[in-house]
Amino acid sequence: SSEHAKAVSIIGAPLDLGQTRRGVDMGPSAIRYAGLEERLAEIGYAVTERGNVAAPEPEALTVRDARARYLPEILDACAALAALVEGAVREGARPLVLGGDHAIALGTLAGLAAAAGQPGGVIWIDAHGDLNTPETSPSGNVHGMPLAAALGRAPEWFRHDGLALPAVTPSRVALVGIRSLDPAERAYLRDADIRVFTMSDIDRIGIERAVREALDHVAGPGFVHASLDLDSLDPEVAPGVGTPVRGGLTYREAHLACELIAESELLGSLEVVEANPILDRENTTALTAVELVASALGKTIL
Ligand code: 5AB
Ligand code: MN
Ligand code: MN
Ligand code: MN
Repeated sequence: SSEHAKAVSIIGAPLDLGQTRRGVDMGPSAIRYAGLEERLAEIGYAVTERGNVAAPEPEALTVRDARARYLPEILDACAALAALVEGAVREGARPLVLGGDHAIALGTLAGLAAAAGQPGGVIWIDAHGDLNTPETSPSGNVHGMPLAAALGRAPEWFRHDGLALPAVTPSRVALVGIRSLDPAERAYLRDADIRVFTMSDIDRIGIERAVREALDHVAGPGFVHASLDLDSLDPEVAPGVGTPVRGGLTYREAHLACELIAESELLGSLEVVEANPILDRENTTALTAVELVASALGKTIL
């Protein structure tokens, strides 16, 4: 696009503290190993590798509050990630963040908001809403909370040096691929000005119309970000995720979503999360992640 540079900064966030299964910390390696840098170079990007932010091992930590396990350590890692994301934007590159579990999105979004000097919009492609707070979470897993945190909800829990909150404007959020919500998330969505495209909606109106309308809803000042949780895909296509839910996006639906994102030229940044190579089959989920990222950044068939 003319507005966004053909430069990408890859930033790894190998955090697995937001949920209880080991392996998602190897996501950045698996995605890199699947050929990310080469694929982006092929479509004309100047790629800079920023390496990984530091993320502690859960075995070395103690849980202080079961309502939000490892939250202090997660906030520290998110603040470090935010600084790298902000730096990449200031250098004129598009940040491409590799998770790690979805808790890292709080850091990505805070970094984007810091660079923009204001909150922005996000298209959140996920089986789940990630709109819990520590008070409503059924699990205490922080990877189910990052969108709530970025919206500035439950600020007493998420306040931390280096995290600019709110990072997202509530009227500029669209959820795509949704098929598993908790009661409190449903209640929140009833009153919020968030566009929700459930799998049932996508069955009815098609992925093209869903994504076009989602993009219209999130467009605006500051920044536009896409957060891609690989569990949005059907588990038969992306088995290597920690919280699979049947009935997800097909391989082609996910690609078309990414192609539409690229065509819109709205996107300044992207993240891909929840790839867990321990649960995967022959790195297929990471390979799919690479293909989706390439499509979202402008790879076309012809
Ligand atoms: B993911 C659940 N809503 O809060 C919770 O993978 C699942 O980042 C969260 O979308 C899934 O624990 C978080 C039941
Ligand atoms: Mn701290
Ligand atoms: Mn998620
Ligand atoms: Mn999810």
